[in-house]
Amino acid sequence: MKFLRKKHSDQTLTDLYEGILFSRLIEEKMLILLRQNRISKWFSGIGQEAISVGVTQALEPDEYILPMHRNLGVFTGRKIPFARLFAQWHGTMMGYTKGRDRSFHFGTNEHHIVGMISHLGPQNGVADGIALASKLKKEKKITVVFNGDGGTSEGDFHEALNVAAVWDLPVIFLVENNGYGLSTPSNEQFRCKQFVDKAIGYGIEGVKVDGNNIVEVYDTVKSLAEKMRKDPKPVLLECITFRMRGHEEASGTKYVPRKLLEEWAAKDPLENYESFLLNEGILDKKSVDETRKRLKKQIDTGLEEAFVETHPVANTDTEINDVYAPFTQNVVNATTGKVSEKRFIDAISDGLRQSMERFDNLVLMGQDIAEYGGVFKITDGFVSKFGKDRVRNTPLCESAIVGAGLGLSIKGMKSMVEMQFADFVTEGFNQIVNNLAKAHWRWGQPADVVVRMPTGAGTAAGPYHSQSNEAWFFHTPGLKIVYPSNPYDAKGLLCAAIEDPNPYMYFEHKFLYRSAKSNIPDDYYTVEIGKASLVSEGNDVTIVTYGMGVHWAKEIVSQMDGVKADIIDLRTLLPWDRETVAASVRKTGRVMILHEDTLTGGVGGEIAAWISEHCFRDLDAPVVRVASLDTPIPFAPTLENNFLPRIRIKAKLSELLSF
Ligand SMILES: Cc1ncc(C[n+]2csc(CCOP(=O)(O)OP(=O)(O)O)c2C)c(N)n1
Repeated sequence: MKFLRKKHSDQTLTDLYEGILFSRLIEEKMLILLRQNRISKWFSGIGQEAISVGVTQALEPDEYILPMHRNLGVFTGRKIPFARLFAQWHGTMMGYTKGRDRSFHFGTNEHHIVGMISHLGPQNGVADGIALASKLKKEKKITVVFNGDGGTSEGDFHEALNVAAVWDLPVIFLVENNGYGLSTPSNEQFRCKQFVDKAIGYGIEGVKVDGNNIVEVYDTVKSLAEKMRKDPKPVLLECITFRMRGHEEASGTKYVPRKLLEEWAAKDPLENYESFLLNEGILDKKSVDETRKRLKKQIDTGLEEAFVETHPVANTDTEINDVYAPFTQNVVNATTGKVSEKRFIDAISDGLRQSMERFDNLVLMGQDIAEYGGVFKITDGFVSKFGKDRVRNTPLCESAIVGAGLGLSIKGMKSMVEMQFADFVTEGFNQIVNNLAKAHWRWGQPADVVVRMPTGAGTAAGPYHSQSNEAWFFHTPGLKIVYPSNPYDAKGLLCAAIEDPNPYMYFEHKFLYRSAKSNIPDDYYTVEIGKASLVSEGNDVTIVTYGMGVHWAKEIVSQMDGVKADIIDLRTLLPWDRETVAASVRKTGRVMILHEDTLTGGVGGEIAAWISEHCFRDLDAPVVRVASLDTPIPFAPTLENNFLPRIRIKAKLSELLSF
């Protein structure tokens, strides 16, 4: 291994040495603690340390790094106190996740590090968002995101590289190519000879380095970063290296040929670098011993401090309160009294436009939303008013874009991500339920993202342009869900969702876009989150519903002579308004829950269970549910009509009333 000294000062070279040595000494200590059963798991990066350490020292301290589970050197390089780092691995309060997430799964804005979620690939989209924010703020900063060679097989890797290429984002997509993904060798993982070849396909620069040579890593990243700060563009950086231990300690290395291990042992990044420094006279035996002693002492002191703490005492209130970022809504009322007739779709557009005026840190992202104005024309004219930086056409890649939304939040920005149809959210599902929803609870990072979901059937659009999928998200702690049924709420709830720093799923029914219209305020205003509205009053029965259900309920009740119903429009599904529902049940004693989504596992199941548990004594009849058939949504109008609940409401209501 050849180290090129170039013009580096002794200080730079010894800083790199201390960085890699510290990382190795911690690794060795962890292996001992693991054998002593004093820690539960360890993902070793022995053999790969030059990359983490070299990269971290090459960057400015406030440039974000998104490391993987093997990149200890990033964390130590950013001077995270060792006691806190160990407390994090140990699951105690001094760590970064209050004992809620393990190992390197945490972020810290103080140190400009965003740790991974276990799914590996999603990191890349988040890196795009951070880089986008830096670029929009003209900070001239770059972002580095780590990948293992195995992780590059995930769609997230592809999506994020493509977005960064199209948007000219200053991101180094770093691949630690160590020849194996867990136990799977490269030839069973991908066919390319080298990752730099993939860069050609994305139209970006690809650079390959010896990842075991810390000076080469450092020099390469430093010069790439200098160039990218001036001329923002992504780079794919392949670092050839080897993992000397198993994926994690329990998995071992039996699958690795001995000869290969021996070859790579000879290329050890620490030993080779140390020899170079000794030969150059930059270090001598005495200084090496002293440095080792000093760093070991630092580790021992940190451990002593960290081991004093035991696992947190569980407090249910704290656990629940931390799911959402603290936010108290101040409902904004319209002041001028001016109103105009607006269709549902215009109300959404109005709310979005006024939110863009109110929050200059709000960015809109979605397919065809810029000059084209979106497939439903909600953002028509936005580009000329707000510019292409803030109204962004995206490539066809929901996952990277939702991830980018989290990245923008990390940099203090807000975003709205438009799904072209709610059905396509499946492509961004992981980012929503595992990244946006959990970020605050895991490490205190709000995900200030609103995902707009053009939803619902009634337009004969078939199984992939008509689904109701709110129940998928209803089950996910950390998300909030709103679902307006009229133009007034559509605007007010959208504005409220954008104000709140928590992640929102905003469902907008396509059938209502042009069929529902009313006079609504011209001013900016918000609607209270978590508050249902009683759209009609009656003593006979309570109908709990939302979206299209509100319209169906009104229509059917009006056709039933003498029937007077409380029709409750939930408006917010998460959190839903239990008080309004309970008050109505006390009055009527009979409840129907109506939704367009399919029956089994739908939102209605949860509401029915809650009413049975909490309002049992007020009920005169079993709680009934009316919903769509438990089938996919058919295309032909006759079949779709049969699928939807509307045709079954009257009979079910009569049954309930005569129970
Ligand atoms: C989406 C997903 N699938 C599977 C896993 C389980 N898993 C964890 S690490 C890993 C291999 C990763 O390989 P690579 O990215 O090459 O990292 P290396 O093991 O080489 O450090 C697998 C399959 C996971 N974490 N996430």
